[in-house]
Amino acid sequence: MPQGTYHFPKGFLWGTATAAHQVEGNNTNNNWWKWERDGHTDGSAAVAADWWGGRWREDFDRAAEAGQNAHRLSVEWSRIQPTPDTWDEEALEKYRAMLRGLKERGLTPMVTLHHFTDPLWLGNYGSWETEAVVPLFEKFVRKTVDALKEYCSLWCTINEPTGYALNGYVTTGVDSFPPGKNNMKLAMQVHANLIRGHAASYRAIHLLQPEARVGIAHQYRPMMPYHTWSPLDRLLTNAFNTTVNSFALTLADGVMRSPLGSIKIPEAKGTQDYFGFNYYTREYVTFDLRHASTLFGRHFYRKDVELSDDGFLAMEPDGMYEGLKWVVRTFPNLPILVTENGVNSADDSMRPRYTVQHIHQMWRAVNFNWPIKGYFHWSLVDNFEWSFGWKYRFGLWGLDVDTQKRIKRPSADLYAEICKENGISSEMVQKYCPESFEKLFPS
Ligand code: IFM
Repeated sequence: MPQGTYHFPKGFLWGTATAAHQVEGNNTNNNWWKWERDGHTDGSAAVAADWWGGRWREDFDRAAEAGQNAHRLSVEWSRIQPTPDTWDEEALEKYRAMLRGLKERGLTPMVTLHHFTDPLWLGNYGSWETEAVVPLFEKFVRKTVDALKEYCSLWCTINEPTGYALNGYVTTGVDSFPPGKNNMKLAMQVHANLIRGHAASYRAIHLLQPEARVGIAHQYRPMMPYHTWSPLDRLLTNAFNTTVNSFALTLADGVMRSPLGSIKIPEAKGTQDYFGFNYYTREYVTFDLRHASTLFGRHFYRKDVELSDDGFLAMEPDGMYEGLKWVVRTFPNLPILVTENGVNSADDSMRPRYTVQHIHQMWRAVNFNWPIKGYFHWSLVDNFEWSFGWKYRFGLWGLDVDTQKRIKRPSADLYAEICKENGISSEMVQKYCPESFEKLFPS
């Protein structure tokens, strides 16, 4: 049986990613809390993983003991700025303690400044629908970065702006986000304002902290033509890719492409010090007369592909490699961080092979000397999964929300071995997911 190890470069960051509303609990002053109370989600974040009550300590201990050397978390705007004219210094002090806690445990902190939630008061200013939000967000960013910069120099301004705009302003199904509107034109306006907010923050952060590294966590979900021979499938795939993936290009040339036309945002050009890459799955597109509302294009997971719980994600590890290739070609020489990758698998039956095969695809990319500097698994502990509530379990550690008990999944041990080895060995694959052995170590 072949033996070996796929090693990563020295200094590679191995961490997990979380977001404030998904783990802190009792974020009562934001639009998601209200959305949950209005009955749009499967349950509520409630006390979540109780990080605000202090349980971040035990979870950071777990991460450190498991060999992780980095952690990506987000701060909650509505806690730091409970009203437009007030700052909560105690909340900032709590975040300082968390970041200090990471450093004391040998974990490099990465802080996301906006991860889907908005303070309730932002609604009075039109949320992200008007440009008025840009200086408001920048003001929050300045205050927060100034308070936290002693402990952090790796910043993600906004998580998945495309997800925010499309889920909140186009999607009407079970996975919709607040405000639950269905207006493509408005979605594009919102997206443009998120990019403007990012660009303004990028500059503000660099003024406060010249050594900062600032970027966005882009959601990359490749769309492939189902029939490669079909011009219609290829055309529709291009349209879907424009809608889902091409926004990242705005940071290359200052032009935001959308299916409704382009919007110039020149101030966004060149405003990222790394490319934040969130990858989960890949979809296929085909022409289908029954789908008039999406230009007669239907998008779906391939037949026979392995699906995660409830069919939420399809296991498409080579999409990770293809996506990284796209990033390298589009942004040559820009460092890349895989800011999220993971799967919902409550009984952990799928997670070990999902993790190993995706990290292996990342290794293929690293092996070409593409500048990939780190990987953040989603997630450390089960999180409140937005519309799906607690139905989808992404944690290396499971969580009993009522008792707050953490339950270690086998994947936590697997990931610990990967972090400590700085690579994937044949022994690990044999131990945790022998069914993937032949894929990674063909005889
Ligand atoms: O939980 C989410 C996260 O908030 C954003 N990226 C995708 C994750 C899994 O769905």
